[in-house]
Amino acid sequence: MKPYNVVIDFYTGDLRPGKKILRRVSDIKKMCYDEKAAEELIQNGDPLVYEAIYADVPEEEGQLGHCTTIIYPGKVGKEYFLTKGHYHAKTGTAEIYFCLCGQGRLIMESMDGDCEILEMFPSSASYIPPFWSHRTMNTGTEPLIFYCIFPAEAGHDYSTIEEKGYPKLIVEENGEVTIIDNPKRRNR
Ligand code: M6P
Ligand code: ZN
Repeated sequence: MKPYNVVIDFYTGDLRPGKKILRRVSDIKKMCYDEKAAEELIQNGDPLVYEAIYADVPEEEGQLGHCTTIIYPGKVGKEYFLTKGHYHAKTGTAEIYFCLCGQGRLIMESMDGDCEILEMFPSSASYIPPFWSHRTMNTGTEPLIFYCIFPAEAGHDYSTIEEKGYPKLIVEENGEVTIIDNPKRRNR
């Protein structure tokens, strides 16, 4: 392949040329703390939660994958709109999230069960080390837009997070971003 540019719009997250995937509430229902609230939203039009737009890069060792993600503002019950969350299928691979717009949180968990939460804000560059799962939430009122770079062969393992969830939830309580224990957390 030859070197090439993509063009990223910092204010909309559009990346061109790119391949877009859309995730609605129905796609994240299983990850939501309040599945009943999720079901109600699905019945009422199944709103768009986030989009990711991937640059076309071969998924092979030595290459760097990159994409933008746009998480819309919203909540399922009191839990902020979130991504599915994943480990990398090739677990020893890191990732960087560079925030362009909006406000959010990045929750990560190591394979030993350490949990860390970082704030995402314009110009924050969050480093996700190898072997840490990651999920993002939009805690603001504008779209949360960030640019991601990762080894192209990393892949996604969604099943662990789908089954276990994270130790903590990021919710709105009394109008404030609040971190609470996840009562549905499962230890495998
Ligand atoms: C970031 C990257 C992507 C990921 C996307 C959505 O852009 O980590 O690899 O696909 O977020 O997250 P998820 O795949 O967990 O839904
Ligand atoms: Zn990742």
